[in-house]
Amino acid sequence: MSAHSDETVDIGEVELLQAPELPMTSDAILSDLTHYFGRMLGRRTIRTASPFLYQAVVYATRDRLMERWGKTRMAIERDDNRRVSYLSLEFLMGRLLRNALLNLGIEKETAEALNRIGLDLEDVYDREHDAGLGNGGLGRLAACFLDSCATLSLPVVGYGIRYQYGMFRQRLENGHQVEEPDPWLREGFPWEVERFEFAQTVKFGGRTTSRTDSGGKTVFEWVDTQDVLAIPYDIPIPGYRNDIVNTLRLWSAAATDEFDLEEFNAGSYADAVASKNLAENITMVLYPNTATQDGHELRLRQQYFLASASLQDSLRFYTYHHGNDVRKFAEKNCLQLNDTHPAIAVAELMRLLIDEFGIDWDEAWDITRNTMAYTNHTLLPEALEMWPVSMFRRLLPRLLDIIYEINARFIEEISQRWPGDNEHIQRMSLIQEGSEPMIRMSYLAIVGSFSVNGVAELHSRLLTAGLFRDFADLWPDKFNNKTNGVTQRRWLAACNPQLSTLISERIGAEWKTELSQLQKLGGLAEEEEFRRSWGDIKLANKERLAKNIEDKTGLIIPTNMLFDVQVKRIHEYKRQLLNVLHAVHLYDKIRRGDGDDLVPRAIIIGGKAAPGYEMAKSVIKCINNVARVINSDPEMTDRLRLIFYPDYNVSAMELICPAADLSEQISTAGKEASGTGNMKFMMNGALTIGTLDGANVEIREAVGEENFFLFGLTVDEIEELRGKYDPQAIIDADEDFSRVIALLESRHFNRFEPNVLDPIIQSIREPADLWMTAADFRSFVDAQGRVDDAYKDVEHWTRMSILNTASSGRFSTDRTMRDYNDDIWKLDPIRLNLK
Ligand code: 26V
Repeated sequence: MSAHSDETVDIGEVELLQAPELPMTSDAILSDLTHYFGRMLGRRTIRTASPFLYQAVVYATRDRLMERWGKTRMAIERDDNRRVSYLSLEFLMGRLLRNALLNLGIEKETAEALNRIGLDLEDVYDREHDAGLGNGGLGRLAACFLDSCATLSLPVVGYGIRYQYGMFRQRLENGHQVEEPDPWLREGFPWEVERFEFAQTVKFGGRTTSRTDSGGKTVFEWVDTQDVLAIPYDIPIPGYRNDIVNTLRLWSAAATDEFDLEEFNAGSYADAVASKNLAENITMVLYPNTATQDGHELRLRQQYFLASASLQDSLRFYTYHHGNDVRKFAEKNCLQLNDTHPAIAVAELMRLLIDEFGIDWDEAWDITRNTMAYTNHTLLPEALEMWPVSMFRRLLPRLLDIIYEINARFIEEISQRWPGDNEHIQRMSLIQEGSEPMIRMSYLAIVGSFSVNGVAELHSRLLTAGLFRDFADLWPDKFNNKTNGVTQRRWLAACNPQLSTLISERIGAEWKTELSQLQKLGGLAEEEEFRRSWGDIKLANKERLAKNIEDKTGLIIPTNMLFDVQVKRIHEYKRQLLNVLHAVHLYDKIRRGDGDDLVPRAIIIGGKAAPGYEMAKSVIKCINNVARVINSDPEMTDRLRLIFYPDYNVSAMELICPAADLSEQISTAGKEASGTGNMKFMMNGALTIGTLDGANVEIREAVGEENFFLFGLTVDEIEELRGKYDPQAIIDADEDFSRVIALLESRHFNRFEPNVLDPIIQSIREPADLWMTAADFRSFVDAQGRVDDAYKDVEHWTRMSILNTASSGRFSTDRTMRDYNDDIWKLDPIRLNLK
């Protein structure tokens, strides 16, 4: 055999990683990171600020993950574990280094290694760019799920998209939001491993043909397609000190070689390049969520690209072990759909089973329905996804055929249940008729899944009573609740190290994997000494945040102020406006000399508005204008601050939530599906002021009503009021409210910018205001008064703060993932070592 032969020699399986595990000592870490810095990255002098040092530290860490990653994969294959594919268009991972070191248990050793060469691990952490591949709660939830699944040893793979540009960065110009691209991959992303050997081909366009095969069966073919390559990039997801490393697999689009060649041969170089761009555009940028679903074709391409590549990958994995008989696929696989975004997977699995594996419709449908599970994340009807049939026909003709067939058979089922009831059929059809017929993606997800869940008790109840009522009547057993959570490893242990240490000193460290242990803090709330330590740590965290805010905005916030925080996407239903109205009310009260009883407050608001969501952008402008007036009034200096925190993201929250005294969860009742920021604040000892909405209901139940500031109309009261709502009458009847509106109208906050606040003022006055901001003004202001009273009694406040942390045990994603696994997934944990 010549040395240049392409033939490979069968040498049997060679285990390349036979070496003993890498030592976890500071010596070994130091030697590895200097190796990477000098020999791999080719740098000589180390400066803390260098991105290369950060990269070298990641490589040293990744080596230690890599061997565990391989062993996890081998154990799953050996035991032929049933596995879950978590399909999500968003994974809002944030930074990975601190979390990886914490979970591996080598944070101390790594810090020591760096110390020895005069460097600080904290500075290295700061060099990492956030992986901002998500909009907000839904994407961050997916990231917390991955951490908990790895910690619980559950074989769950995250499938998502490797966007070249993540969530846009927010800059402020004269109080207006300006969006900038987020080139987060620019300096490299050292965590990922490209796995081109697992690339998949995804088809678009073309047309379908059918023919009868030799056995008389009709066979469908999808031909003349434009194919795009899906290249997977794997990111390791370490469990907490259990040697498990799971996988987040992100797909990147690339042009196929044939695609290029065809055009090139046809003589058009420019067209070839244009086609290549079209293919690669698919994974270029994350879509920001707008108020209403907008239906861009590229977004549908993204959804299908993710669904198809991930399903083909799961089938590849299955057939590798089980051969081409895929009839037992559902026994070994479950696909959890994160909202309707990947719902096209229902039709795509049908297509693959029928067209590629030759399975009959009925059997394919059984497999599909036993594989898919769907999670809904919104109650806003205007956010429910629909795609024009015409777009489907052009882009995914074979999938449209399949959706029509699913619908025809489904309508048959409805007709049997409700004979002759055309209204039911129209209401429940997967196709919404009209001049532009639309496909209702949530209905496709419900019909094609064996489980449909909401994300908080109230939300799940409202789904089955409202949006999905007909489906719940038809299949009551399909519907269930899975209350959200957050991972305490990131949202307490990593982001609040001092509090974490204090807690572990007193109740042990078991809470890091069993959050219900925090209950034990309840008793300590009565200890004066413990309360003092608790308060000192909150103060230190407030100082850290104040410094960060001063660096970013130049504003100085006295840390004796109550830190009153609302950070989340800017949306009308979340009612940042109500918060601003309260700020204006306090400002007005102080100016009138009626503010002596008020507790000094820093109101901190942060969040991004979708670029196309004008009203949300006006809210940002409004906050900033009011802030400028308040913050430049010397009378306010020690009494009131209003801060708009720029470019809010995951890393910002890690600084913010440990420093908050008060958590604002003030959505219009019935509109916030769950909320997860509320849980992060609670875990870090903030008290909540909130409506009876989403998970607030469960938070209040857990901590007790005496430790929660409740206000506002209930869901039923909101619905009852619709049609009769008269905001002007409410304003007129309330002196404080009238003064606030008068001040806004006097252009006090927009002296040289006539009309910029008009849409805001108008929305408050609008009888058709869906969010009924005015309806809750009085009750909100009164509740804030109770907050002030409580805050004045430091001992009492600290007791309540401790009780909030102590009662947050239910809101760990460890609990959420156990619930998913017990009721939906039914996975056996990965066993690394056979006993
Ligand atoms: C919608 C769209 C539509 C257009 C393109 C991009 C895009 C991206 C995301 C969305 C869905 C928004 C739904 C959502 O984020 N729901 C949130 O889910 C959280 C986790 O369950 C929950 O805590 C929040 O209450 C809920 O608003």
